[in-house]
Amino acid sequence: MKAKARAHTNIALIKYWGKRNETLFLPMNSSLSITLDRFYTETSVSFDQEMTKDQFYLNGELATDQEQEKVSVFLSKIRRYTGVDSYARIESDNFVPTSAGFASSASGYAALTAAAVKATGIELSLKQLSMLARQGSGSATRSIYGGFVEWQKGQHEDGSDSFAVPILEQGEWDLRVLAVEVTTQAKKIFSREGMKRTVETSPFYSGWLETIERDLAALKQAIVMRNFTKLGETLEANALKMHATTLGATPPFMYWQSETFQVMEVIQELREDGIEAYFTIDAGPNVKVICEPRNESVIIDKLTQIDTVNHIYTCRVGPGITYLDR
Ligand code: 2P0
Repeated sequence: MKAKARAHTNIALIKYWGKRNETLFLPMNSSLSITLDRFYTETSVSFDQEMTKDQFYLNGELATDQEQEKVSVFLSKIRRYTGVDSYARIESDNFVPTSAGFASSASGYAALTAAAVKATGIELSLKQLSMLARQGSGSATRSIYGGFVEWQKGQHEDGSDSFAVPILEQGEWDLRVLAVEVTTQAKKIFSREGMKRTVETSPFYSGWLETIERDLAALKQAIVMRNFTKLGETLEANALKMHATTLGATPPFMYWQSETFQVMEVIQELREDGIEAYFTIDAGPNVKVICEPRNESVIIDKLTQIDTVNHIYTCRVGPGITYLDR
């Protein structure tokens, strides 16, 4: 009744932005991401008949009551699905620098799902794992797989067709993702709250939904053709559109800071000089730059010259979930 798993973070090229069902984590739109090799979470789960409640240790320490509660609620969904009724000890280690602006919830809930299900002894498909991970955190749906991954929003209101599908395996297209960490005093609006406010109040949200299928189709075609220019133009435009929806919300908010703009401008300058690089931004001020391997060092050199850039993490396309010895 014990198992350990590793799952990697991912970066969305077509963003998940908005839920149509908050309990089942059903998204308003489909999304598409690259799983990253560099950042991951390792989690072990051990079910124990003797325990009277779940115990969650994060990075070696007993987690806060709030974190315990969240994990326990999620584990109960897995208990219901698998029919296992005992509590568990959960030990999770994050190898994700939160300062780089990668949510550890994607790798965290994907690793927890894989470890917990394996510990029950029940065999589930990756598709089933993806649907379970979704109910911990939306972006975790995609982290079950490596490579390029689509999370199909599905049509059914029971969530039975909302899961991830692998588009390209790790190794089928060698791209780089540079996570550019900027100096910041961010006041954080968590993505969960930000997307909810946007869906409920932003008049621009309908525009987001209107164009998402077109963006997704263009991006998938770019992947099939290995057309980097088309991939880059599509992903950058999609990120800008997501952020535009926040400006129309009530009250309005934005994730960008002046440091964010500096990085965006440098990427545009690089393109004017014939160096292809494109950016995407999540629910925070840091920027992720997508490029081909041959341009990686010149782009890093240029970004390093910005004095508000703290650190640049270079990521490659990463693997899906793996199981580890205890
Ligand atoms: C994404 N984000 O596609 C989008 C783009 C942030 C911006 O998924 O509420 O932590 O747990 O489902 O997955 C971050 O949101 O939100 C996210 P929940 P999650 O990567």
